[in-house]
This record gives sequence, structure tokens and C-alpha cells, in this order.
Amino acid sequence: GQQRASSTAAMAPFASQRPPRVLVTGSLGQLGIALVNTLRDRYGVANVIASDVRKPTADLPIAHPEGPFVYADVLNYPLLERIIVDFQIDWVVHYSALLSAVAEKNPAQALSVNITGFQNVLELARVHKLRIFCPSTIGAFGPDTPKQNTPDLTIMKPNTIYGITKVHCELLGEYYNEKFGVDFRSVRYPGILSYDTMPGGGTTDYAIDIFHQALRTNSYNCFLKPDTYLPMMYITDCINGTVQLLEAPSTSLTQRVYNMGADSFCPADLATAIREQFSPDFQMNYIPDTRQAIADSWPASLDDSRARTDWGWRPEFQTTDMVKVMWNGVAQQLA
Ligand code: AKB
Repeated sequence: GQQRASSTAAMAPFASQRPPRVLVTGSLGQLGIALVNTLRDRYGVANVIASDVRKPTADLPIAHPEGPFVYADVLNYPLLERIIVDFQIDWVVHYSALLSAVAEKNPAQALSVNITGFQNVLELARVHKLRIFCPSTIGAFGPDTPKQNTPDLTIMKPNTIYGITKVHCELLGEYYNEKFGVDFRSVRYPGILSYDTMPGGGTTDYAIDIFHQALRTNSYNCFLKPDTYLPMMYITDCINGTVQLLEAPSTSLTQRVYNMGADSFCPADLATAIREQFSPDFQMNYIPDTRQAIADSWPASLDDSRARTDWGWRPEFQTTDMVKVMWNGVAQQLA
């Protein structure tokens, strides 16, 4: 077994009690790297066990590389259970998943990773009495869902493999919560923007690619049409909101799955902002592909008032802030 880290100033929220021991699956993904960094600052390096099926590399920099990192295939139940017992895990953040565009290309793998992987972790949360956070997504909605200001409780009939797997996670998590008292928590993430870790295979990821291409070639071939509005969020807000929900007292939660929005924009908005603020002759070409149909089935904006009321959700970054921080961040990387 590992030593539990002693409390330090960085662990202010847990100064008077021992911090939780957290396992993060998919920790080398776009969100995992940022979350592990934040949780290690809050709970102590040794209390946050990063895991994945690949090795951290120079391209996948994990903060505090001296901290615990283990191989965890979420399809391997006995291995997961062993990690949970060996490290005396209290909470699991289950980030391992295939995103929308990749899932459409590999449906069998998406069903297995997104559904069986989640079921393994959820069942282990029941057996070992863990708190479990697993993100859902705007992709859990579908073409029949009201598009504007989409509420928490509405029609959920996604027509993508990704969306179907995430609705399954939401329903099963709620069932385990009601039936077995498992402390399951989830938010429906919008598209998340970050400049230092690249996303893998999402439909909202044009909003990241555009900055990398604009700064390299002053042009971008966008795979969505100019007026495709989608809910979007900067990664700092995403991680802060996730930690807020993770730490919220269970009694403050009136539901187990929450919409979490920040702002909405479309490709044309980004092209205009880049031209106005950074590069007047930036060239944008629209070449919609199969991802257009996925985007067309998703909401344009979210009603996240329950998250705001129940656990204090409040995003800091609006579209103009996101454009600025993305441009400057990518520019700095290229400098
Ligand atoms: C994707 O586009 O697949 C993800 C998501 C919105 O869940 N970024």
C-alpha cells in the first residue's frame, strides 16, 4: 500500500479530515491531465492515482510525474478491483471513453469501452462504496430534443453510438444511486476547449483545431457549417465545475445528472473573432463532413440553472475570453 499524503495548505478543503483517495481512469486524455493536476494540488500527489492504458510521454505531460500512475484497462474488472483495494480508493473519476466521431467509426469498441467499462467501475463503486463521477455530454441529447436552452429533464433519444452509451451511463448511474445508494454524480459537458492537451475524436473539436491551424497556416478547413451553434466551455471552468460537484455534500444534490453550460458559438463566430482580434486576412473554408449530422442532432444551448442552484456552478469564460486564451495559449506554444 501507498502512504497517505499528509495535509498541506494546498489541501485546504480537507485540512481537518483526511483527503479522499481518487482513481482517475483515462487520465491521459484531454480532460484527465487537467483534472489530475488540479486534484493533486487539492488532495496531495499520493492521493490521486492516475491511470490509463498508455504511458505518459512528452506529448502527454502529467503533472507530478513522481505521483502514482498505473495501467488500468477499464474492461479488466479484476485489475480495476485490485487497484481500488491496493490504493484504498474512495472516489473514482471515470474519464475513459471514446468520443462521438471516433465512436461512429468504431461502434463495437465504443460499446465495449463506454458501456462495459462504465458498468465495471459502477459495480466496483457499489461493492467498495466509492463515490463515482462519470461525465455525460450534450451528445446524450438527440434530434428530437428542444435545441435552445435545453433543460435537464427532456427528450433523450440520441442517434449516435456515443450518445446512446452516455444515456445508458446516466440511467444506470441513477439506478445504482436509487437502488443501492451508490454516490453517482454526473454532468453533461459541452465541447471543452484547451490548448495544451489535444482532444481525440470529438465533434466539437473544430473549435480547438481552428486555433492550431490559424496560427500555423492562417487558414482552416472547417468540418462543420458556419452557423452550427454548439454549447462550449473553457477547460478551467470544466475542471473547476467538476471539482465543485465532486466535493458537494450529497444532501445538496437534488438530482444525479446536471447540465453544465458556459456559452455557445458557431464556426463563423470564431472566424470573425479571429479576424477582428488577431488576423484580418484569416481564411476559413467550410467543408462539412459526417460530423455535421452529429452536431445537428445536439443542442445549441443549455439550461444549467439546477447546477447553479444546487452546487454553485458559475462559469468564468465567455466566448470572447475563450478566443483570447486559446489564441494566446497556442501562440505561446509555437513561439
Ligand atoms: C464530442 O464532441 O464528442 C465531445 C462531446 C461534446 O461530448 N467533445
